[in-house]
Amino acid sequence: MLSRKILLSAVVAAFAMAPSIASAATNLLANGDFSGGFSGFTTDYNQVSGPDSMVPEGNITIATNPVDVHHFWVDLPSATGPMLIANGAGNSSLTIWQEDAINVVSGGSYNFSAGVMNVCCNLSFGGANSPSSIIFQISTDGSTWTDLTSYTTIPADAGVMNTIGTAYIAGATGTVSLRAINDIDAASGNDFALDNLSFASAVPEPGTWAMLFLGFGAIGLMMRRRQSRGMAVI
Ligand SMILES: [Ca+2]
Ligand SMILES: [Ca+2]
Repeated sequence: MLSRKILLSAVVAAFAMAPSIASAATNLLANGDFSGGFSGFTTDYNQVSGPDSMVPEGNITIATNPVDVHHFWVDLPSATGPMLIANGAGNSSLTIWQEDAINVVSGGSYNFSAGVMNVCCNLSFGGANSPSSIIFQISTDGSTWTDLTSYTTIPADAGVMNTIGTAYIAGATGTVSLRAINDIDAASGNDFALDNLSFASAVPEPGTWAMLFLGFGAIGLMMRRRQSRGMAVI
């Protein structure tokens, strides 16, 4: 029957859409793309701004093009938005970025993802170029931290944003903290940017499911109307 085929097609289409709906889930981080400047997170680094502001090690800024804040760093003229950019600190225990009070529910599945870029250096730099080892961690109590995912930058890959990610299942309802640290304390090189940090539910939110079921309801109503008009082809 054609009407059943239509319904089946609608169901298949709806479930095919589900992954894209899930990936569009709301980012639970307040300022993961850094469009809000120095807001929504804390840092142990020194917050600075302006041309050549990134010396010494341990300075951090929010800028769109790395060369604008350090003359040796990569020039990305087509970069489109602000990133968190840092000169890796000499003390690797310092937190680069941290956000607290992120609400999770027991058993909930979440996806974490982040972009990490080596920003050292442009061709005018002739010094040693250490990579950075960026580790993202999660904590349920703010004192004990568990590694989520990590990335060691590649000096030859300067200027390329690498996206890393992992899944997380919450053990209990409450809040978690996320942070990034750098396991390398070298001074020369060891310069990096973070952007597009995201921590989001891996399943569609209740509102999304409601929209989906409203859609099914509308399809059902259309079919009933067609049948009542004798238009259904059986
Ligand atoms: Ca950004
Ligand atoms: Ca450095």
